[in-house]
Amino acid sequence: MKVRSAVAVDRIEGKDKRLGILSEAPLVLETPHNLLAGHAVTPKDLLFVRNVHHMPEGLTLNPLPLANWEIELSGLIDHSVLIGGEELSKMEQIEYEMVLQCSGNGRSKFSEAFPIHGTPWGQGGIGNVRFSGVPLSAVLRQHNVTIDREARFLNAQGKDVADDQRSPDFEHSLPLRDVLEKSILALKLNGEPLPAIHGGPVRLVTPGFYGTMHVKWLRRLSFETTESNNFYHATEYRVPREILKPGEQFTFTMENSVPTWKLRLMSFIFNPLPEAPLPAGRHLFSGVAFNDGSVPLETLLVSFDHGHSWNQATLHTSASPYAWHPWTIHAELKRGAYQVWCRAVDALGCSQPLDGSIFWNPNGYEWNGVHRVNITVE
Ligand SMILES: Nc1nc2c(c(=O)[nH]1)N[C@H]1C(S)=C(S)[C@@H](COP(=O)(O)O)O[C@H]1N2
Ligand SMILES: [Mo]
Repeated sequence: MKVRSAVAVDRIEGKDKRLGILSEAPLVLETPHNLLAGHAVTPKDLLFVRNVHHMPEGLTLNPLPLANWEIELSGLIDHSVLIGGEELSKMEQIEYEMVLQCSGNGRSKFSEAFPIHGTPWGQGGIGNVRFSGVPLSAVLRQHNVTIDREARFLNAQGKDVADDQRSPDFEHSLPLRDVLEKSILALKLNGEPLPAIHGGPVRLVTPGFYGTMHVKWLRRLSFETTESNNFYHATEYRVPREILKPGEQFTFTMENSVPTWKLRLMSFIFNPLPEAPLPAGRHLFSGVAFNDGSVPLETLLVSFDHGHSWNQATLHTSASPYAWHPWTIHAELKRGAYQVWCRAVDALGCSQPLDGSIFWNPNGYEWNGVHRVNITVE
């Protein structure tokens, strides 16, 4: 195996030095919850980073130039098209406020049930950001592209190539229906040109989907009848259709598993965090809740007694169905040690499992167990 020199992460100018370093090459940075708390929209210096390949020219918060950036449209369409970056910047832009979360976020929680290899994410592979860009459907209209009726998926490929030249390029398939409804070719993050480290100059973004599906450094889009057999789509980033026992062997096929597409219902406690003991009395607890945006969130419940009783928090409105929704609750606490739990419920009555390891899967994706924080009241 080729040994790579580590990137000096400290030199990634503009990223907060308090982010956790899970890997240097490829770069993986995680955001501690105390840094996420207090920001409705996660600033770029605090946003987590997940690269699967070492991508030296992408290790900066500066944008890459839009000029000369081309995206090829091919596959089951009546004529192939080259879209230029500058052309996109001149078209009408739309914006989504939305959760960006790695499908591996929370993996180490699964490992408590049975150890999982792979990046040992805590629960900080998440942020809430504003992406803006041009709807892909508008680009297709602009170029008079007709999609074959047989097409079911859009395969999106990034520019990044493994530096051992053997690992495959990064590619994912998305359901065409969602793509035509929601996907944008994103040029901006939080109102500024998309930083290279977050996939600039052009990234495919589909709100409601897991982070991995938002392909950075977008180079090629191909309309297909079947899902890509690319390693990152056909082998990685999938969950079994069936419930497994922690540690159970499973051989992935396209049929017995599904891609980590749509975000599972989830909520987090951001405040207070376990760091310091609280004085006895009335305290404000707060956090966020979100889902894939397909169904409204209805309730956020908080328990201070291991789920014996639940208190209804105030669930605040958010900028879009794909954004995280802040929640708050006041509680009067006497001296003692508490484990605070929070649990979101959507309008269909779907909720998060009390024990998230019920969805244990060999690669540790899509953890959405009830979030628990230990606090001490003195
Ligand atoms: N081209 C490309 N796109 C990519 C990746 C990558 O390595 N290459 N990583 C994916 C994964 S697994 C995640 S979680 C998100 C992370 O986005 P961020 O680095 O902007 O936070 O990008 C996704 N898009
Ligand atoms: Mo990810």
